[in-house]
Amino acid sequence: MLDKLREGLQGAIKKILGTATIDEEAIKEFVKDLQRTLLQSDVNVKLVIDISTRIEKRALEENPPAGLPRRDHIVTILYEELARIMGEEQKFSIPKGMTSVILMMGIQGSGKTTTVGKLSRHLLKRGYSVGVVGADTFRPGALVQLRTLCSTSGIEVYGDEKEKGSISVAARGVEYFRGLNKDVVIVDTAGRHKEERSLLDEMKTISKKVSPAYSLLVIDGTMGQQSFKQAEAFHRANPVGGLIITKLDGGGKGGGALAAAAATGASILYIGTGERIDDLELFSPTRFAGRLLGMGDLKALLEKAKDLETEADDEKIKRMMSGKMTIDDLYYQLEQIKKMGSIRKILELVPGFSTALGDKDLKSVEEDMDKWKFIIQSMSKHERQNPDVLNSSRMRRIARGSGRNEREIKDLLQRYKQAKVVFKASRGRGMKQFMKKLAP
Ligand SMILES: Nc1nc2c(ncn2[C@@H]2O[C@H](COP(=O)(O)OP(=O)(O)OP(=O)(O)O)[C@@H](O)[C@H]2O)c(=O)[nH]1
Ligand SMILES: [Mg+2]
Repeated sequence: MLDKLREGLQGAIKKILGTATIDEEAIKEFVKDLQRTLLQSDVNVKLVIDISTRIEKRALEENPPAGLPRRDHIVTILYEELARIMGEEQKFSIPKGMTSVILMMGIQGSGKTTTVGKLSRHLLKRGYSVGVVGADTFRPGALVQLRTLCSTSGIEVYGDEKEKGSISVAARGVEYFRGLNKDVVIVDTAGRHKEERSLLDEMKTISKKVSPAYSLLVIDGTMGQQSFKQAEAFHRANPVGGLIITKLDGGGKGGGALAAAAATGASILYIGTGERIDDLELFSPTRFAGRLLGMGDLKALLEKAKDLETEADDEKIKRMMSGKMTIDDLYYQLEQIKKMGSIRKILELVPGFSTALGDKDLKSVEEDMDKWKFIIQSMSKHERQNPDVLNSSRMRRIARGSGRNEREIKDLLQRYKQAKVVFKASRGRGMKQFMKKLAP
């Protein structure tokens, strides 16, 4: 997905991570690399200037939190700014028990009808009762296509082959499903029209008629610069409440579509990743930015961590954030990482690691973790709570007990101290930062 953009961004990151001194010159070069990549991916020029100016300013002016290398901090800035242009974390929530109308808009071939099929099924699976209205009276065959798509999920489609007035079909269809107390009614509309103006007018009128809770704009992800203008035009005719970007499975550049979010100020809610009915993914800007940057799927990691439902988590986190992390807490973190599955997978999920580690032997990382565990297990409870008491005679004893040498124990204590500083510094910066520092 968006291979070009991803390669370019990751190349720029690799370069800055490998730069010896991060000075003004290095930052400027990094920003130039970014600009080149974004422009090549069809991102709107104004947007490229906007994002690169912000990144440069922040990279030059901000001080990284204690313990975080400047180069890592710059990557974090890039990540945040990329996520920012893709809009807010989505707020797409539909209540049950009352009828909410979703109006689909988009130019011809953008993927509206396919997306109606996907979205209705997606919502049905989440326990909503769903009705679909076929208000594309312009294109012959539109209704048949819609019925075919929805029949696989057993979703009822309201349509009228003989009716030529899209507004009237839309209104009657919505009324019909209101009568059936559906939670959601999705209205598919035409994309093909005599001219753009009449299409936009039609959207405006249908919208007035059916009062949608959401007017969603469907954008073809393989389209370039036009997406920005298109999104603006639709947004003026009928304010866009959310975006769905389709065809992100192809090798398309995608940058234009991402810019549509900036043009409307609306969030991307879903992305289409294939022609099949289940090829619809919930979109999260932070997760997507993470993917683009090769930072892996942060959100997935966080969700996984949450799923583990470990005891007294809050207490531990509070302690770590206040700089009072004990070695017991560190041990607990190591255990959590282990529990979450294969280290390789986890490392891919942790920002910084997927690129910073490169090809480093992951097996040796795993061995390191075991080693640390043995050392910690050989400490007394008092020592784990108060590591400052660890003088050289205590370390010798621990070395004997764990079968490791003193240098390794010192090394672990050093890492522990670093982690402690970083955890403290990250206080209030949210889980994203927290997870970043979790990596030893
Ligand atoms: N690869 C891929 N193809 C898609 C995706 N979404 C839609 N398509 C394809 O794009 C083409 C157009 O899709 P439609 O859903 O008919 O588009 P539309 O916006 O309803 O088009 P009109 O009704 O003519 O305005 C179809 O061949 C779909 O299979 C996607 O996410 N990935
Ligand atoms: Mg259609």
